[in-house]
Amino acid sequence: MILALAGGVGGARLAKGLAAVLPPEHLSIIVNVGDDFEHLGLLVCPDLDTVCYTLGGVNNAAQGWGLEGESWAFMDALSKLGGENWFNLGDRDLATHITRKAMLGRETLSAITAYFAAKLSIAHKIAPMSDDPVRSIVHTDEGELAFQHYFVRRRAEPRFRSIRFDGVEQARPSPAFMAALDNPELEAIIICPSNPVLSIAPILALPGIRARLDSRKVPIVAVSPFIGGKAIKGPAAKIMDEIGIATTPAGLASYYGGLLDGIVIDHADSATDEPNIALHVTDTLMRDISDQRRLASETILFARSLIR
Ligand code: FO1
Repeated sequence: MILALAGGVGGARLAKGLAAVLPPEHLSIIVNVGDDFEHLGLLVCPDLDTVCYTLGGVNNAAQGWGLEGESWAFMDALSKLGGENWFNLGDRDLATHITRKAMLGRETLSAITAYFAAKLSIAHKIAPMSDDPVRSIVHTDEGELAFQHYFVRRRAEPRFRSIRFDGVEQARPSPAFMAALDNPELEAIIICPSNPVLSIAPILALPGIRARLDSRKVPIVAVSPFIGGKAIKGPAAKIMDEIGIATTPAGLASYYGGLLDGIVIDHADSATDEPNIALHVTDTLMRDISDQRRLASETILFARSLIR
């Protein structure tokens, strides 16, 4: 059984590949909630929604987030009323947030996510890292910004200094996260090509998680989100530069602090520094479902090759 840790767009793409090559009982996808935010009286969970929409085949693949075939009548009307229009909520996406808000009073975020996945005919397990609130706060040279204010409103332009995860000390891993970590069939952990600082670090910051990952003694493999030292999409490379960590395999390994047994990298990065961990060099750009399946299969085989 494979445990995949994912954030937004890049993570969702590999998660879709993993779901295409593994049966439901052999995969658990645990998703970052640090980007979640209360907005217009709703709870928006961008990474959970991106993973669900992507595995459900209804995502706006070009945009990365949100639904395909979306309409924007709500945003148009909201703008005319002078509402907060810096964060775009499509009409169909809005139904997700309103439904989640209605369910939150009586259901956990895990249960709500499972409900949405079932509605999208997703057989695989998708769950939040925690059912407790965790909110990423980015410390920049303009002061502290709530995650979406940094990422969307300011387009990640302010200089990144550090990030903290409000509530993480009190947050418990979700039931599915703990079940995967305790599963005797667990054979490997795959860190998807998401932003290491914004999307994966919140998951690893949950109390006890690093120790639990280590104690399972199963291979932990990350798929690098960088190709030729650059991010496919988003500010991952900019942030690594701003915190002084190289976007090379060795830089990525050092960022994860000795957690990794192997890294999957693109050919474009094979000539850079030699991290003292196993490397699998391949084409890591996922253009379509066949790329997603291929990269997923290669990553699983690579992880299995590291089983001690
Ligand atoms: N990203 C943007 O750059 N602009 C947006 O207006 C925007 C709206 C949005 C709505 C729902 C959703 O699930 C995601 C949305 N995103 C938007 C992306 C989101 O900020 C990021 O996907 C994550 O927070 C980081 O991966």
